[in-house]
Amino acid sequence: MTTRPGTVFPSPRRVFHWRAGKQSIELGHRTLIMGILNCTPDSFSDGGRYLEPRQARARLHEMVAEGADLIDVGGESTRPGSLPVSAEEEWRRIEPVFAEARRAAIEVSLSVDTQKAWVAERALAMGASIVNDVSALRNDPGMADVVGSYGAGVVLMHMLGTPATMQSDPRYDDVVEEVFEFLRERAAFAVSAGIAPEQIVLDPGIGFGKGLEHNLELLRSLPAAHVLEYPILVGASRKRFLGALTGLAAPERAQPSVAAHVYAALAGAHIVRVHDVLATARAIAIVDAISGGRSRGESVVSPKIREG
Ligand code: HH2
Repeated sequence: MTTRPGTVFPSPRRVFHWRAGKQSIELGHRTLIMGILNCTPDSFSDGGRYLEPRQARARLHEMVAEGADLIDVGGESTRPGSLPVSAEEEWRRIEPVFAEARRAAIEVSLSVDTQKAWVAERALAMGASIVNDVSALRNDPGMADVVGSYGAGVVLMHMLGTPATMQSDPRYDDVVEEVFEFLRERAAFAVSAGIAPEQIVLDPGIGFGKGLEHNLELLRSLPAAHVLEYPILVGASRKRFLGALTGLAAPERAQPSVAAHVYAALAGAHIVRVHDVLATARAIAIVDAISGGRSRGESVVSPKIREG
């Protein structure tokens, strides 16, 4: 087990103002919960549950009521071994959610989980304010322009290989140093492509080309991620390493997921990306209260930032 010099636990969080379209989202005073809405037939833990628009719309409203701060809507699974779908099919799956969010004027900020500029642009035009790109702008050369032109928030995630190949014996000399170096390089690329630093959030990509020990070491080293000087998102929800530790199947991993996200919040994560919104919101409320953060009732979104 490696403990890095300079890691402090619980770790004080730096406060950021995340620019996400016309909103400015305060990060660091309390832990933000990003609820996952997968409109796919094949996601690893909830595939098929929200493919049907009626069910997807209902889950959207349910997650708002459960306390999600952000909702991440995806139409393509990135589970190990998954195969890409066309942009048209991806958009067809998620469009009803954005339409419903607009119709109901929901308060929660929406993120689109996509690697395709065409899909991201449609979602942003329909009111999404964040692009969650697990390829960190590597998949589609048009993505940086779309994020830049909408002033959208963007999550840049580390992945070794592609979803089709990433779990076949991933290897690192030093997983933490290599993941941090990758994230530094992708953030620098984004800025060079016209995206403002205030738009960027970084994510170590738990489970994306990582074995059990890699995931544990990355989580353990989160306090050191402050050196990256960007807000940090962690997504451990129901992932395979939790199954390896508990013997539970993916849909049964709510409690192990809550534990991982509580740890991540204490270790400095600004946002946690989760399936089990209600359980996580209840647990995180206590963590934030003990560590002196704001209560979950307080808004973190300023309605509009000044244009221009
Ligand atoms: N994990 C998944 C998908 N997108 N995005 C970020 N930023 N970080 C993550 O850890 C992350 C992500 C995989 O989880 P899920 O969406 O539940 O599964 P699937 O890809 O099978 O739809």
